[in-house]
Amino acid sequence: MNAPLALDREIAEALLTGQPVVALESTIITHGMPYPQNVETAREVEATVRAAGGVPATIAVMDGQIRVGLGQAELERLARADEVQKLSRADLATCLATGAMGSTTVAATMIAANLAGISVFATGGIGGVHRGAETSFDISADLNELAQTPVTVVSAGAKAILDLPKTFEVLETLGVPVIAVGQDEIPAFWSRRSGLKAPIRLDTAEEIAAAHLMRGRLGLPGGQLVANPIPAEAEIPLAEMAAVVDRAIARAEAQGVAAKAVTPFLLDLIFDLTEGRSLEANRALVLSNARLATDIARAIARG
Ligand code: PSU
Repeated sequence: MNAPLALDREIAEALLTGQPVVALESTIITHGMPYPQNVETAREVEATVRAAGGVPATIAVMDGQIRVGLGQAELERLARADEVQKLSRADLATCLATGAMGSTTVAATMIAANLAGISVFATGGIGGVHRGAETSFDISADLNELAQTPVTVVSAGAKAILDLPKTFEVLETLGVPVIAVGQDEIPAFWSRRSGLKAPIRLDTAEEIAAAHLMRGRLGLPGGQLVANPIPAEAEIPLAEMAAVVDRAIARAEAQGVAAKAVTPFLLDLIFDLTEGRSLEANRALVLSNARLATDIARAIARG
């Protein structure tokens, strides 16, 4: 394979010497948060990985290459840019071939991490089955990616704008392990509880790392979805969030928002409806996920 991968030197050395590396996505920067909180959060996430003993690898597409590890100036450029493509499996190659700038979703970041040899990836919330999918068929490519690319994705669950029961049904069908951390319920992104029983519960980074390594020994394709509850002090309780999400979805429907635009539209509107609290919660959960992902990467590196 001759993939157009450009690895930052520190990351390349860390991978060669078996140091823990954590992949980070960039759609959360370009489409998930407003400027300047997006770039501030991206920097904090990188600092969190370092403080926990790992090397951060933020991934994006620039100048015809998959960049694994971005410098400060590049992070800033990405965070400020208006015309950035939101890339998934379907459009990663065309973006690279045309030299456009693109940010990577969970699906595209998994592909890039796997090409680079990175096993663990931290994000906020994965995409999934949108409400009304029975008529719109809007299901994120993140789910299929989890079924085929062997990367452990540390999230706070699926974003609670989605149809969570259907999202986890699809993951079960696809054979993706959904692992709740430290509790019996799957968390719901901004909230610790979802009312949905977790298919698997594990309590430590070491156990999650051991499960990752065991999948490799079994030759199973696909990754693991780790669902790490948002820290209690940062959560917005489910009952409160449910009403906000319903209002936001009603407005998206009234305005005819569809396809890739849905998630960014809803996150932006929910930011307004919660007077910024949703963004604070999002930031807190991403940092917590980065910490756990680093602990898992360290345990995997120890073997
Ligand atoms: N986590 C966040 N905010 C985000 C995302 C994750 O806290 O915006 C991004 C991820 O890149 C994920 C994408 O892949 O949202 C899902 O978009 P969609 O629902 O259109 O598949």
